[in-house]
Amino acid sequence: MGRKFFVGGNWKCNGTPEEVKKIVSVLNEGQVPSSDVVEVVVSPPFVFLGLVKSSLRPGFHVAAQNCWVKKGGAFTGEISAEMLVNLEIPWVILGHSERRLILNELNEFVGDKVAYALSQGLKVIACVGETLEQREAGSTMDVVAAQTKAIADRVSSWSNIVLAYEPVWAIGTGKVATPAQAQEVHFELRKWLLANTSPEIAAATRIIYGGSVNGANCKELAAQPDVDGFLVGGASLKPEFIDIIKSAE
Ligand code: G2H
Repeated sequence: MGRKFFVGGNWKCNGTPEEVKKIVSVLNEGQVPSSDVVEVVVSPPFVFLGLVKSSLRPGFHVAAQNCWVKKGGAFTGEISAEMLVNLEIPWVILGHSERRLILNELNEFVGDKVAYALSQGLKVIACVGETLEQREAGSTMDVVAAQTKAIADRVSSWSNIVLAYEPVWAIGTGKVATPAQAQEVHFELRKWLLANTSPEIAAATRIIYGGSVNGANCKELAAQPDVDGFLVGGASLKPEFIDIIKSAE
C-alpha cells in the first residue's frame, strides 16, 4: 500500500513575527512536489498558529506543538484540543521527547493525550524515541515499543496518526541517525504494529524520522523503504526545508 510522504516542520519555541513572516514567504515561494506526492505540515508556536495558517500557501497545513490531555477548563497555561479544532488547526504534535524528558510526560499521559486529541477530530504526529543511554544499553526497541504500546492501548484507529521516530541522541545535536539505523527501527516499529494492531494499520501508518535532518542528509534517509518522511526541527526554519520537502520525489 502506498504511503504518502510526510514532511513536518517543528519550529519549537522559536520566532518573532517578522521571522515567521519570512519563513512563510520562503515556504510559499518554494518549488515543491504536488500534494499528491507529499503532505507538508508546519508547526509554529501557539501564538503564531493563526498568522501562519492565514498566510500559508494552500496545500500546506499547520500543527500545534502540544495540547491538553482532556477537555479544557481550569488548567492554567494549557491549550485544549477543542480550541485547536475550533480554530481549524488540523494537526498536533504529541509526545515530543523535549516534553517527555524536560516536562516529565510519561508514556501513559502521552497515550491519553493522543486518544483525546483524536477523539476531538485532530490528526496527531506522535513521537517516540530512545535516549543515548537506552540505545547503548541495547533497549531501543523496548523503549519505542513501550511508548507505542501506550498509544495503541488507547486508540482503535491509526488513520489519523503519523508516528515519528526521533532518537533523542540525534535531536538538535547534528548527529543524525544513519539511514541504516533509521531503517532498522522503522522496520521494527512496523513489525510491532503488525503484531499488535493489524496488517492494515502496519502497512498504512506513516513512520517518519526526526533528528538533525537537513538538506544534505534527507535524500539518503528518504530512500529507506520504511522511512515515510521527516519531522524536521532546526532545518525547518531555513530555506533548506524546501530541499527536504523535495526529497519526497
Ligand atoms: C527533533 C527534530 C524535530 P532537529 O526534535 O522534531 O529537531 O531536526 O532540530 O533535531
